[in-house]
Amino acid sequence: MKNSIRKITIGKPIHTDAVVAKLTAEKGKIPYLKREDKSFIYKLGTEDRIYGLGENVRGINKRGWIYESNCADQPNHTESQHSLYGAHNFFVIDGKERFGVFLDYPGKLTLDMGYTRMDEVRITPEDWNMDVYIIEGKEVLDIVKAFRTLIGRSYIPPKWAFGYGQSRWGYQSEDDIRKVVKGYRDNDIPIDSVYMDIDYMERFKDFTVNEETFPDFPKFVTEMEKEHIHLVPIIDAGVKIEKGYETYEEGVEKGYFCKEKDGTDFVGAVWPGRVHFPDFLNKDARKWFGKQYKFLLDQGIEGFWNDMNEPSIFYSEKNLEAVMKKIQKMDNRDMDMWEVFGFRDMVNGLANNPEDYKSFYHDMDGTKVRHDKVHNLYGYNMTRAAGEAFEELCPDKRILIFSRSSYIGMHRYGGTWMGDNQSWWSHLLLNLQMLPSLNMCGFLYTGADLGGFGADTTEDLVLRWLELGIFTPLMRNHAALGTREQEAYQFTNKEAFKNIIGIRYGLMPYLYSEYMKAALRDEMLFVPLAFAYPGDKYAQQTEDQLLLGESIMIAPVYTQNATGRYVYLPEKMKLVRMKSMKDIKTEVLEKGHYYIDVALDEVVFFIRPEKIVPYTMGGQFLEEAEKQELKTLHFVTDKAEYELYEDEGYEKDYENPNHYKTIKVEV
Ligand code: MIG
Repeated sequence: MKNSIRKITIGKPIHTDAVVAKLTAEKGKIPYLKREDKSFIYKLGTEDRIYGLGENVRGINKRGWIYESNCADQPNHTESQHSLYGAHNFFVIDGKERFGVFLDYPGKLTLDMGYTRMDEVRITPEDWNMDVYIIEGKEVLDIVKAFRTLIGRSYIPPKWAFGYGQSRWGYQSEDDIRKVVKGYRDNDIPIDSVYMDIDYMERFKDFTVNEETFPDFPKFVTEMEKEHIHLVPIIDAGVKIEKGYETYEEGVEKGYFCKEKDGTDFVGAVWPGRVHFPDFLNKDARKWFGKQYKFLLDQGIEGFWNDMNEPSIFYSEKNLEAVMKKIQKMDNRDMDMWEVFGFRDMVNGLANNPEDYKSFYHDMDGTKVRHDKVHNLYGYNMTRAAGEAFEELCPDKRILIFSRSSYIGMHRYGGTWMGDNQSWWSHLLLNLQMLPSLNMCGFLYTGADLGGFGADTTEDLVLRWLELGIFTPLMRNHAALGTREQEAYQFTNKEAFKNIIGIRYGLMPYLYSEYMKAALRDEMLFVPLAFAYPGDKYAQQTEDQLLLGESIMIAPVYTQNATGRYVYLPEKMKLVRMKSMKDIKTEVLEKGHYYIDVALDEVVFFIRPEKIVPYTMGGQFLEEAEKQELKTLHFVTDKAEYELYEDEGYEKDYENPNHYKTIKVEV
């Protein structure tokens, strides 16, 4: 069966630039989906499975819950949520029929995946203007690949961004950062980057550096470079309103901020207090905002993370005023329960208020569009602003950029991290489950806050989480202000941290190679067993193991106090047990179900038949690891080949055939 992609246009869609392939739209009926009054309906068979939806709560199989595409600053990633920071409207149904659906629609979309009725998918937009893409293919992986080709090549970061990074909200000064670097280097725990959260700015103003805490920033960047550390500052969406602050003054003067209905600049508030929001949906504003990154690029910075770009709004000026008035009336009142609840809701409702999102406007290159209609494009276009600027400012160099909020299309400009998770064991599993769903939607450069962002972590949680994190492209330990310190050197068993992070560096030849091939071929990096072993009922139900690239399967431990876990082998595989790159044991296992012991200081993964994993002994930072001799782990019974992709990691000549080498193993 050949892949087929059909595009059906309904009404007058707002252009999102999610799709890059040129397709002629058809009119009329949409295959598979029945349009009723307010919704699209699809009748599910009992065995049908649903995959996709990118960054979201719940499992790999998305059936049985109601999701909402409505980018939100949602720090509670519990099962009860309906949306997180991204809006990724692509899914595949696999069962009695097999097809993919992409709803290119930038407003709020409800995706009832067998929630209201277990046997029904019900998709409800807020209006009927959208492009619908229906994709058919032989297997799920063919459908996903066809979709990925449609939306264009995934973002590729510089190679150093595959190194381990340490972050924490609360590193205040040069000295705080020096202490972190020293903690790692003194204990021989490998590291390549330290992230700079909002604390580095001057009163939370984008594109400023606090001169008291960072007195000579370019010099500090150079000092860190000598330590082989890349500094990665955060950029927030809101621009502080402050007389004399250049970004603010210029934005106002040129009219580059989002507007109220009456044409005045919309006022919201975030970290710096009152802010304006750049109109990233306007081409000129986007260009202008992108150029601001130059301030940091010029000082030696090569990577950024874009935050608060749903956009997150603590309160709007208007709404705060209204609420304050009501509160004044309540002064000295004897409030009963309902009044107290009402009071609470009113105050809590100040943040990310749907009414606020309906009250400001974008100038989409001449057309005035109300924000809620295009809400899900905001973070995407902030990151696009950066990506497009980097193309212009440093066309030959890869710059690291990832974003909290995203929409399909943004995957071409940057990566995304999974946002404010908690130091909970359940979020380790959620991290694993989100990986393939994000890959399906084009997001390959991704990862979660390792160790957990909110709440106090524990040493065993950080270790176990790192044992998954060594496999994720973005490998960053990040924690919230006020939580327990969780840098690897803070814990008792430093040797284990050193070895486990060291394994990441040892496996880099394989991990980088697989990332690059996945990006360049529009393929997934993390594949659910269900996709790779169609028809295998155990594979279909495996929610806690993944294939990573062509050679390996991962199955991390994600429960506290466990000394191992059950693993399903859909075929004969070779178990690899690593305590460090110097201590590797292997054992061949037949297809079947096993309980596998995995000590707290061990990494276990599995090699598929006739497959090869290139590795080195690693190093303290990527450049050092690169210099080591290449070796192979393999499960080869006769002879096999591995296609290694290797480049210097900073330039963009991806197509250069010299980047490919064939590794042959014969036994
Ligand atoms: O509202 O910059 O997701 O990674 O540390 C919190 C402070 C704002 C949210 C990000 C998180 C970051 C934090 N930010």
